[in-house]
Amino acid sequence: MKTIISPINNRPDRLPPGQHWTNKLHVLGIADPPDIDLSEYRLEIFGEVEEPIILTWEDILDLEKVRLIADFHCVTRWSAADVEWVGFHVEELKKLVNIKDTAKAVMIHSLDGYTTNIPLKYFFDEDVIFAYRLFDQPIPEDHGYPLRLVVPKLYSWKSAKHVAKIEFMPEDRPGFWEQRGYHMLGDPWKEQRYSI
Ligand SMILES: Nc1nc2c(c(=O)[nH]1)N[C@H]1C(S)=C(S)[C@@H](COP(=O)(O)O)O[C@H]1N2
Ligand SMILES: [Mo]
Repeated sequence: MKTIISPINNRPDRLPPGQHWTNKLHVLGIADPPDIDLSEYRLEIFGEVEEPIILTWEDILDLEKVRLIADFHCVTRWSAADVEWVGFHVEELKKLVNIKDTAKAVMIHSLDGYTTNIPLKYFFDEDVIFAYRLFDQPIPEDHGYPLRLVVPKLYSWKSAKHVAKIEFMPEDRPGFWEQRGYHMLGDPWKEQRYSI
């Protein structure tokens, strides 16, 4: 299995401004983790694509596996170093759907009702994966079981847990926290915490 080390781990300014290191991932979520039966789990890909598709859990496990090692920066100012995930790289999606030229951003829809938006330039990046394992275990319920997005270069509210749908959008539009004042992009090194 290929291992990707996020380039953020090798930055000279590895710890973004206003953050401090902590030794674990703290659980943050808008609701209790949803109950999930993997035999009924589906991942939907729709929006600005030629043919929308729906993947089963088996389809997801068939995608090429990749390991990612990346720091995790929460907007509430804690950062966890060298978090280790396994899953599939976002580029795998391009083998499954033809994304239209009109697509500009994605909205990730989660099973707990959470949503978050990411511009395509940050979504299709070298270190962005959909993960189903965390530190060599299936992702624990409260850390995003069964599948979560990991976007190391942005604050971790963009790393949606319990992913159910990937929507390709013609224009960027705010997700759950972005509608409530969080920044539309969320670059930790620019301290893009809030939009006001
Ligand atoms: N589905 C879902 N994903 C989510 C959230 C959420 O409430 N629901 N919270 C976000 C926020 S604000 C943070 S900081 C991280 C926390 O991830 P963790 O609980 O694994 O540490 O998940 C993000 N992804
Ligand atoms: Mo957060």
